Amino acid sequence: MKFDLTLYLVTDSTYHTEESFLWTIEEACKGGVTLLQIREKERSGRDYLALARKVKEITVRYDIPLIVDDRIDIALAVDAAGVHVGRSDIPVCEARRLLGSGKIVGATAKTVEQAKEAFAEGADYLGVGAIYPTTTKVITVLTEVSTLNAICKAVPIPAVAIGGLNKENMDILKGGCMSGVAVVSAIMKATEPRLAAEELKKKIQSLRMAKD
Ligand code: TZP
Ligand code: MG
Repeated sequence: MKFDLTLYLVTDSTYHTEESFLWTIEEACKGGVTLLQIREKERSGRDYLALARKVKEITVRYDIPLIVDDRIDIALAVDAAGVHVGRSDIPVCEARRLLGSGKIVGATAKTVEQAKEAFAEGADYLGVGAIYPTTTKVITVLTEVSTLNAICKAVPIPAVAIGGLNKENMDILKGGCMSGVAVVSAIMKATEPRLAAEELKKKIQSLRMAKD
């Protein structure tokens, strides 16, 4: 399945009502998000599924592929475009086996070794970070931009930078070979998420990322 990592929105509903959460997502879609991941850590399967259905309804309208964090069952239930698995989630090869070749499997990689392993197991793209400290609830360590660039060169699949990134601080990625930037707070906490997405996208494009 084709996908574009330029501006990858990873959602977080924890500081939103459902109404403001869905509104934020729709505004971000209008603003040019190219790929969207629903990421819910605290919900029951039933609640996660109900929310994922509503998110899918929005992403379909804007023709943006929906990725589900961790949960292959939810991804299958809503016929999402794919899943993203972290280092402590189900292994990439199992996700691939369960989802088949027609779906997107994204994986987290913090080292060149992990990137090679994820690629060998069938990952379609890599999420690399955290580039900066993040306020989003996640267990992660910082990843150097030099590691990100080494990862891009070591594997033939695209990589997206994540972690604390916003339009003011992403110059650090300039000239790098990642295919895009993933954000949570820079859009989910924005008062004008559409404008935030537009500005982020412009900024990312200006970094002239070479590798697609
Ligand atoms: N993985 C590494 S950092 C991160 C994830 C899910 C969170 C990024 O969130 P923010 O708000 O863009 O820093
Ligand atoms: Mg995970």
